Amino acid sequence: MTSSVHEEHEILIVGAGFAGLYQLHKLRERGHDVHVVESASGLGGVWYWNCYPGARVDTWGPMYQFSDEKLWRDWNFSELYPNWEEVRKYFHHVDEKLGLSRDITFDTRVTQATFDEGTHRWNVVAVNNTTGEVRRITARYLVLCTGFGSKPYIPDLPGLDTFQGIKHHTARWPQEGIDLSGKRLGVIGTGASGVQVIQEAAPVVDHLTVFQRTPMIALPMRQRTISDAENAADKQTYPQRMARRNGTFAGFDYDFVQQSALEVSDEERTKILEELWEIGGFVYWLGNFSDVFSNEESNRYVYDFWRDKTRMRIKNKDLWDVLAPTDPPHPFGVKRPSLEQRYYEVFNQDNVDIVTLRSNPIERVTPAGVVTADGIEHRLDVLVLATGFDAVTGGITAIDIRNAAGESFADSFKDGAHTALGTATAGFPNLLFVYGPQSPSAFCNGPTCAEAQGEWVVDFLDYLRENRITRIEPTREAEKSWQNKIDEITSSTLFDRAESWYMGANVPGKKVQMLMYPGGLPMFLHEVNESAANGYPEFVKN
Ligand code: NA7
Repeated sequence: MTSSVHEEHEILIVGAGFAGLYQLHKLRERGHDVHVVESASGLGGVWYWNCYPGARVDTWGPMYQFSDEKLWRDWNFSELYPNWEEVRKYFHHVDEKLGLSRDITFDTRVTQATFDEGTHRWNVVAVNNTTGEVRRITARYLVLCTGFGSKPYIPDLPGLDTFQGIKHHTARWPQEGIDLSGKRLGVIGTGASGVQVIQEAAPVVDHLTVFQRTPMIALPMRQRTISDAENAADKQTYPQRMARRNGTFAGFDYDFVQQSALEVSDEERTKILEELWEIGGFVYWLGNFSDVFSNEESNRYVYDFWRDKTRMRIKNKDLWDVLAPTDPPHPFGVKRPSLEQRYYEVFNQDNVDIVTLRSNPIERVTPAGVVTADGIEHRLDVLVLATGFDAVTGGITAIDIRNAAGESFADSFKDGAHTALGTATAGFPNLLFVYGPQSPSAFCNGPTCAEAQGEWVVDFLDYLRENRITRIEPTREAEKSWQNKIDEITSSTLFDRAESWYMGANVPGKKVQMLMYPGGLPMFLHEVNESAANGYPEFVKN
């Protein structure tokens, strides 16, 4: 029989990534009784789980950090875009500075939470992954910091379980790693994770088969190492660049060009695109013309420039339409681009094949490999499922959350996520999210959103304590108003023109809806700060 532990806290946080750690640190500083439960064995959230070959951050390191000077002053990333191992080391550094781990229960998954209307508290069940030990925790507030990529999505491919080789989803890669050298590797999926595995594995494997459904619009990363001297000099710019993050659409230290792509001459447009291209990274995406996500013609200019640059790197012209099609598979940037270092050159290698699944779908997986509709069996030693996540909502709905009437949170999200201010859901009192549905989340640099939305949540929890409020619940009207705002902004964009995880469209049966707040971080902060200034009118308080 497994043992059972009982604990009581004022605030229970689920998840020890950027969002959860910021909550823990700030709430503790302000004297709250707070604890974190994390299913991984270490800190970092996605940076614990995503340890597949090539996993690295698509945001430049200086801005992929907490803004607190005591944390960045003596921390150096050795590459402009750090790999997962270095990001993990960063989290250890943060832990050493702030002593966070002492208030975190690792290796433990929150499986259930039930609200008690008598006490205005959550009764939470958390289970140790290896020992099965059950922790029963009561907490006034439950703050879910489960991120947007904590529940892997694995497609229902016939025969998948029969595969006799090594098979892993990218986000469940074995911590000890896998030696891919000399192996016949198959990768299903060409999203951010697929691109990273493919370019990392191609030089070492015996043979690589890439199973591509939609071509990725991958942008040059322009990776480089950074010396300690360069880091030291660069730090002079950190305070001003960190301060800028909350004022930009996506929480970076740069923003869109404040012009339409149509307002400038052809020469000027090409010159600007060339400059953005040379800087590299997401600048070509989130630093592009201001109407790139709203005007089809502008968007097409940006796509065509990308296509022509990319084709120059692919020797086999038969692959041009496969990897960088003449017409865009969807508007540029409304599905998340990936950063790449040598992705397109991979397809110049003799030992690499690409299978285009739209014309030649996977029929089944066999013990020896993958059979496509053309009858070919692609024989494999290792099969990588780079197939993404039940993004944004999956980490939350995976927990059996119930209100006092026994209603399930997952059921309440069946017809779509609904929140007030991207922070809480009607029917589920004392439950808050950071970096969750209908907040800037995946449209924003992670550390920036964790701090910006996180600070608002911390202030809210302070306010509730000061005012001796023990129960809060957002109103349905506030949810409707938030939904209307999201719908209005989305309808002026091209985001609904792609079957992306931003729209919940990557998981069969999931409601198709904009899962993020699409107005940009400054507009989001304006909304939530106005609510705070007015005493949080979106919530009923008892
Ligand atoms: P993504 O971006 O959701 O990519 C998943 C990939 O898997 C994508 O290319 C999908 O094709 C493909 N996919 C999904 N289901 C299938 C099936 N059934 N058959 C074939 N191919 C399939 O996940 P990532 O892990 O790469 O990235 C997620 C985020 O994590 C990323 O944006 C970063 O923020 C970090 P599709 O494009 O849907 O046709």
